[in-house]
Amino acid sequence: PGRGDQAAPNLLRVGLVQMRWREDERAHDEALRQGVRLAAAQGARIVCLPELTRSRYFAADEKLAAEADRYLEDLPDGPTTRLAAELAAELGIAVHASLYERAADGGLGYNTAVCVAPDGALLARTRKLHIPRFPGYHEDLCFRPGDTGFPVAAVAGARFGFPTCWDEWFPELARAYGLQGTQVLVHPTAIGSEADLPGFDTQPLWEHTISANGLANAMFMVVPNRVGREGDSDFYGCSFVSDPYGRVLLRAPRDREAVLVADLDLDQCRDMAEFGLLRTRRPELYGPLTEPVGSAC
Ligand code: PUT
Repeated sequence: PGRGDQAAPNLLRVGLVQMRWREDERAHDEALRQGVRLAAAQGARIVCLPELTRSRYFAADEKLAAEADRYLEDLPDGPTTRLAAELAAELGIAVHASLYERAADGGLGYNTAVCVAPDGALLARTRKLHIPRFPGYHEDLCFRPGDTGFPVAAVAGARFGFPTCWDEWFPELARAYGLQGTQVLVHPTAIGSEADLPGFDTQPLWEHTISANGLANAMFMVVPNRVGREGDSDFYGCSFVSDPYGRVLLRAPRDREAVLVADLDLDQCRDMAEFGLLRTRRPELYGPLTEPVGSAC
């Protein structure tokens, strides 16, 4: 599929900031501000930030998880949303971030992504649906599974979804967004070393899976990851942007902070949709996908 040469491109410039965690909260916030400002100065109309944007990755072990409550935030008035709103107003862009959202009943909180408009409007509030429980990623000790489904938000003239990290591996989730005509999925991420599998590098698998989920659903994928060492965890950066053809447009380094800015040609979403995958589905055959446990699990 492809457009004729004469068609004017329908471009949306997006930015992402790949960051390491700083123990000094003020220094961390200042680095965040600088990254977002740099992307905005290059013309980004939305800037996207890594998972648990302002805190350390506190699900890495049982000891840290036991102290997770200190990171709980209210919505919409918590510090992460306030910082995103401050930057959005200052720069006249949308700002996306990720935080630990307090639950009304006071139990485990939610791992929630937000997107704030320049006028302070909360464009998205999307709770992480799939919760990993593995050595180095004890998220079940901190987060309850999200209940907000697959909401699509209009941001800077495009249709956006804001799932979080582990959600990015699930083709079912990408399809649920794809069926709603989503053009851009943003996945704030915290991924790196595997505590029980030293030497197992998931980075290429991660990138292939996410970019293929984008290809199969005619979507751009914007994936800001953490980078650097936090205790025994080593986050591998390599944040990226992929297009609806499954091509990686930009990839950040593995070993340092970075700001990426990419032009998304939104017409490519329509081109890939015309390839026909979504039109020739057989949903009446897909019952096994909704069985709680498959035979290989
Ligand atoms: N943020 C969770 C990543 C899990 C990788 N095994």
